[in-house]
Amino acid sequence: MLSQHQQTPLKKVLLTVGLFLLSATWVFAQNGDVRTINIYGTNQMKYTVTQQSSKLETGKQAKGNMEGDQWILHAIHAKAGEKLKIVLHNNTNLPASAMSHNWVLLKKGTSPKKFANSSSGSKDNGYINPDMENKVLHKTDMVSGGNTDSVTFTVPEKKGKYDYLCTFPGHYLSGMKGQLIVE
Ligand SMILES: [Cu+2]
Repeated sequence: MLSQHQQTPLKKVLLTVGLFLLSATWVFAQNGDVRTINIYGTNQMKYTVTQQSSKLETGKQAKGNMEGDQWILHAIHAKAGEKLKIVLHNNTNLPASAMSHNWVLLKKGTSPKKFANSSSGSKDNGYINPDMENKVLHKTDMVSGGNTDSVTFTVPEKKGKYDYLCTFPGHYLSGMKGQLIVE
């Protein structure tokens, strides 16, 4: 058993450590509210990421238009009500008319193929069919080479799979698509 003069410093240390952890948790909660996911649109018309994570479903190592490792992104896992920030990058040297990308998250149950097909003629509306705009939950703007755009949103409360895609003509069919999986 500890004597009185040994207990006091131990208690102080524990209290100090406890307060530190409490404040660290608080700071994390304040700054860590929003999970940022950097996504790259490539000339091969794929969404890629430069970091792998248990919350991202990635596939093959991808060819990108930049240095370093990239993996094709297939799905993003998220918790209902979580805040996500999607940052879409386009590092292409090709002109905007040839290689732009967006990231469009659709309402649950919306066919991404139908959305892509019906949007290919809507250039003046960022390749979003105005008649189907009510099927969009969240989206970035169309991003040309050297630019980025981001969208921050709260993940839907309803669990399940939500499709996202790039609506630039031909990109969905080339595999520029994925799913937000809400758990
Ligand atoms: Cu694209």
